Amino acid sequence: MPSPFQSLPSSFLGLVVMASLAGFAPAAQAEPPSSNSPAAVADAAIDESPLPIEAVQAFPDLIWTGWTPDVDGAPNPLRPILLTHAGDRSGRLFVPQQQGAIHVFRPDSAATKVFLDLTEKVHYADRQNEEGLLGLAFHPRFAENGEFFVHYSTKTTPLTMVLERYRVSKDDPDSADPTSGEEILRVEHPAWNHKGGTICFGPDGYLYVAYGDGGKQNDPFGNGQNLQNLLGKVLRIDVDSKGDKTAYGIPDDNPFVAVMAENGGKPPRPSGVRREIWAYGLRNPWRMSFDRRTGRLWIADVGQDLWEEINLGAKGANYGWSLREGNQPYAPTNTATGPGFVDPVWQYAHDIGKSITGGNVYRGKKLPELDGCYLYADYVSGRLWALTVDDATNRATTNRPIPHDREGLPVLSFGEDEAGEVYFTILSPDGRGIYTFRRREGSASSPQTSANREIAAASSPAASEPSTTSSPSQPR
Ligand SMILES: [Ca+2]
Repeated sequence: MPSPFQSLPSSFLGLVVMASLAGFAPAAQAEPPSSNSPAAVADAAIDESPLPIEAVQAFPDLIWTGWTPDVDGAPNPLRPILLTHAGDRSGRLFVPQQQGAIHVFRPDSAATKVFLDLTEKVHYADRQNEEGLLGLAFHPRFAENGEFFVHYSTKTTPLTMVLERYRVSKDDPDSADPTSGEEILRVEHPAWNHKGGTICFGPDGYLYVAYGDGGKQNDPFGNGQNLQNLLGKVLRIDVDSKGDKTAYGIPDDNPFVAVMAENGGKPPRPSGVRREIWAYGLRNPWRMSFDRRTGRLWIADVGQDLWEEINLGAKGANYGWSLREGNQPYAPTNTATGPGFVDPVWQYAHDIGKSITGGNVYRGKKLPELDGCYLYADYVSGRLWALTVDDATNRATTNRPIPHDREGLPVLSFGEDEAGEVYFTILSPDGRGIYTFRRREGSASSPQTSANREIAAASSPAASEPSTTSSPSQPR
């Protein structure tokens, strides 16, 4: 495999500089998860027995208002790109279609209502299907202020993501005011893929925004480690205030704000470090979510050649891309080392799945046996798992598969309702695109502790290379 930096020697130097800066800058304030120690990995007994839980269709009879399974004779599968709730005790579910229509319904609704139709503003094309409406988040005080936020690829400028605030209609709680749109942030991307796009409010009331590295293979733009732009990052912004030149404020305790303060208010060299950045080194964070009980952020990062990752959020963390993929240096010529990197809490290889879809930590009531489990899937293999992590050590303790009858279909996304029940969504030709979980009938829970066999069996030449960092050489 060619070096990702072969054609970009000057960029590579820039990366090194930025990586050094990064290692220096936020480390003091960062509270990254404790690194996986080699001994712990080698000795770890991970329960990988199937859970006595299964995935089942939710709302199978729901009519998606305005949606048809074909348009002008061409298939038009439903693309429910996320599922969320308003936090207003209404029990309503909100499901945007990637093309731009946001549907709202109650669990007993016969048909959805279109809460807000952004189809005319959203750019989506099947051939470049990582664009579209990718983010929706309700303000933590939505019940009082009626505000919610959308994040999408705009039709006005190619390859550009726009974050907007909208407000609910004064007359109809199931309808947004389409004239209330107000632009908060606009970010150009160099390519159509690796958008990221998740937006979600943290327990601190700030909005977290995920961006991928800008697209293509090998992060050719060098964005993952470049603190001068917003790509390959998790941002943290204050939508309740404004800056001098921005429609949002930047919290004083963002990691690079303090770095600037130490430098007399100026950005550290090289100049132009973006204060919005909360964490970086991501390739394509396809879904991040907060655990509503612990407040911890979970970030799934889609891998390139070898590893799909699950990362625990940490202020100032450098998740490694494109100097590292999973817990390995990335590319044969890359010898990136140092304590500045935060390795994933879990990773899996490409014989198991090829594109992670991050989910939610289950905090519902129906299935107490799932409490604390991070539910996630693979878009390509369609497989589902429940991961648990020891809060004290940040080490994975179980990674148990969940069988389902639509295995092999692309799992687009996850979401939770107001009660904490978790759902996932699939690309659906017939409109039955939402699934949830139930206890498998007639099954007795019989956990078996096994070695971490899937990951171990998946070891690749790259995985067996000695690690040059403090992270484990044994993949996990
Ligand atoms: Ca990483």
